[in-house]
Amino acid sequence: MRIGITCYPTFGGSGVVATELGIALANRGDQVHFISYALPSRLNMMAGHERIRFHEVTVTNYPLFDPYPPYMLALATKMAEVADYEKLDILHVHYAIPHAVSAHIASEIVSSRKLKFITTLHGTDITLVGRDASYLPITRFSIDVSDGITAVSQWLKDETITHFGTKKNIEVIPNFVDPARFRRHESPYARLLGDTGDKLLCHVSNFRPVKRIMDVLAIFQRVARVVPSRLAMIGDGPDRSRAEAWCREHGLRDRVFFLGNVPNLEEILGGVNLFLLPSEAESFGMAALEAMASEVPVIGTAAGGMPEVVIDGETGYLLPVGDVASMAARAVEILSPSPTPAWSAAWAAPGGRWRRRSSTSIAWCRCIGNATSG
Ligand code: GMT
Repeated sequence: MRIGITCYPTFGGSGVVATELGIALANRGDQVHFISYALPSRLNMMAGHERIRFHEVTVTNYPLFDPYPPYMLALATKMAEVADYEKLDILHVHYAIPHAVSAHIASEIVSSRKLKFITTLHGTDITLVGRDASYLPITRFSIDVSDGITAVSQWLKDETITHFGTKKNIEVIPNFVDPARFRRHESPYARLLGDTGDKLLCHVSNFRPVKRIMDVLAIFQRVARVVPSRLAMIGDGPDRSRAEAWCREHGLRDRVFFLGNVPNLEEILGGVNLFLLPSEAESFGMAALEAMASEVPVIGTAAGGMPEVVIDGETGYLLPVGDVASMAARAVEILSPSPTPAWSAAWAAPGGRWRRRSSTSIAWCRCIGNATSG
């Protein structure tokens, strides 16, 4: 098949999943065309694949467009153009706004045949942005006009039905990671961040309020009092400055490393000892899945879709949002030289349960096939 994929090219989970899916589809023999304003962060064209192409969307400048250049329209135009000359069978857009609306317009432009499109809902397009009164009607519209809708967790599907009242069939297809890429290994990079004896904790996100990165620091502060440890803070975003200032004020500058965005995340993740994701709510928690694939236990929250990803008591622990004391206690338990029997049992099955959840892209291939033929 010939598939057009649109996503945000930044470091967020939706772009990561879209990229991994494109690579998996190309590996099975499909022609994949990424259409976005920049090369997706995880797509390395140099390590390229002969069946993957990238098409950049450029928004032509015009004084009247200031200060709001119409990206959505430029994207729709590029989608229609690529669909025509590459004879695309289908478009697959990740994140509803504005990608699904652009895909709808593109399918109207390509009038010679029916160009179908699938929309994958990732989370904040439904729980934050889409629910905002100024975007709700167009988000509902974009769901209703899609030829196929998928959600990354059952929780997100339920949220979508509750808040948008849509009658569309929403298929739940959990995210996946490439298990050849995310795996346990001796990471020389991880060693750079601390003494060999130190435990290395890690958090990865876009540092937005929903991620509660001040909780990450509060947990680490408690852990570091008991266990010699360091913390790698990976990513960037609005709460970073506040978090860095807090570390300076609390004497944690030489224990907490703010690394910014890291494209080759697997190189460090495979060598860390514990992953912290104390979010307000994740529709899924892609970074937690990447950690688990790397056999790293996760401390997260019993909120949103995270319980569908992290198995409480087995691949980590899920605790109430904001309960940093309990999260720290569980972290110390996991990192201690003699963990509790329950934890050791889970730990003793290397690879097994941890990696099963990182699963596969097969469900996707079926979904795209169904939408094309349906
Ligand atoms: O975490 C974010 O805010 C970024 C956002 C995105 O669009 O990349 O992440 C969402 O999609 C990811 C991939 O499906 C999920 O793993 C994240 O849980 C979800 N974020 C939220 O629900 C807050």
